[in-house]
Amino acid sequence: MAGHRKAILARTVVIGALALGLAACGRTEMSEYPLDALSPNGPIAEELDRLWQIVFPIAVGVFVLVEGLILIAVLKFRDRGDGDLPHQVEGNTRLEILWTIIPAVILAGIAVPTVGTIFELSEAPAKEERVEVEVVGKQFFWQFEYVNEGFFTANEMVVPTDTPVYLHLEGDPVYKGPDGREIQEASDLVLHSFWVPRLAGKTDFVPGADRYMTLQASQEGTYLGNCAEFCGLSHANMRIRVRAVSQQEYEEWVAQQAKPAASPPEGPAARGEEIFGANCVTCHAVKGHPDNVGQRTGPDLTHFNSRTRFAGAIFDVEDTQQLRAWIRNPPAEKPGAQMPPFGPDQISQGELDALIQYLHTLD
Ligand code: HEC
Ligand SMILES: [Cu+2]
Repeated sequence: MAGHRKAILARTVVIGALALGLAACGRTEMSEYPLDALSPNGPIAEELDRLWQIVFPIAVGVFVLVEGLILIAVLKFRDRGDGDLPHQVEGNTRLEILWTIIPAVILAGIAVPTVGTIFELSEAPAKEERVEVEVVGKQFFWQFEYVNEGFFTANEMVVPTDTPVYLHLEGDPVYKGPDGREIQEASDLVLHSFWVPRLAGKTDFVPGADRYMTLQASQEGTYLGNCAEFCGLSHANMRIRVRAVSQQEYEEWVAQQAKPAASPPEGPAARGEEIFGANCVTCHAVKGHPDNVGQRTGPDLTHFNSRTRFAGAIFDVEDTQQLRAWIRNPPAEKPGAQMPPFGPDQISQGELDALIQYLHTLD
């Protein structure tokens, strides 16, 4: 029986080690743009990395020492079956004082750079240097509002390189309804955590409390992130893409995002615009759409086609098949998605095609 158990244990250990080893070999998008706090790309993440480089070796030293002593004690003083009780020891003042003072000194030593870094990173960058983005963590996507530039986007944030981006993580997101009434979405009242590992640390969203954080990228490229606080069924499908571009490209992007969407000329896309007005504007803003009622529960779609991903940045915007499946039944594509299904009795196959053509004009 004991042998059997040992065999199971050994197999579990081997399979576990193999799984870990294989996971490290994966060449996915993540290895191209790693979700990896150990390859920082900007002053904020680099500052955190410096702190980690101090704390980690100390933690390793403590771990090796403590685990080593445990191993020695377990092996050296194990029961050898001779039935004798070991020599009983009670209290050792000198040892007890030592093992209280040493950890206290280590912790105090680690606290100095840690607290210093916390204060440094919580300082807001100068107003005239920073880009400001208001972030709302929704179930299950991110809403980004470029307050000073006057537009919304979702899941994908574009930022200029070498510029601090000051994020206001809103604790009380409210929207003005069409009648001027304020609307608060119950779905916003859960914890989320904003985390783009290569650009900054994590900051939690706390309902009712405003939180702030800064991120900054040194190099152009796409930086991935994810919600890092369990927030419900599609927590893992709540991804972030930060695209860092040159100052000039950023300005062009802002100019484009700030424009309203143009109505498409006669044809299926124009038919799609009407279908959108009849079914979708209650939850999705499209600035420039004749029936637009402004920012609501769902992502702003004014420049939907300028994004690369949708639905928490998990699906390709260009994937027409996926978009079709999404509109037909969002919760089947993304568990817990808070967009209702639109079956063939609400939107016919032809109407769905027109709708998708319209969405693809929203550059
Ligand atoms: C009751 C509100 C509601 C209605 C009505 C609605 N949606 Fe949505 N929609 C949402 C929500 C909420 C999301 C975000 C889901 C997520 O990512 O978890 C969403 C996401 C989307 C997205 C992905 C956007 C992005 O950038 O991630 C598209 C495209 C979309 N909806 C299209 C439509 C179309 C087309 C219609 C009309 C046929 C429609 N929606 C009707 C609530 C709604
Ligand atoms: Cu979340």
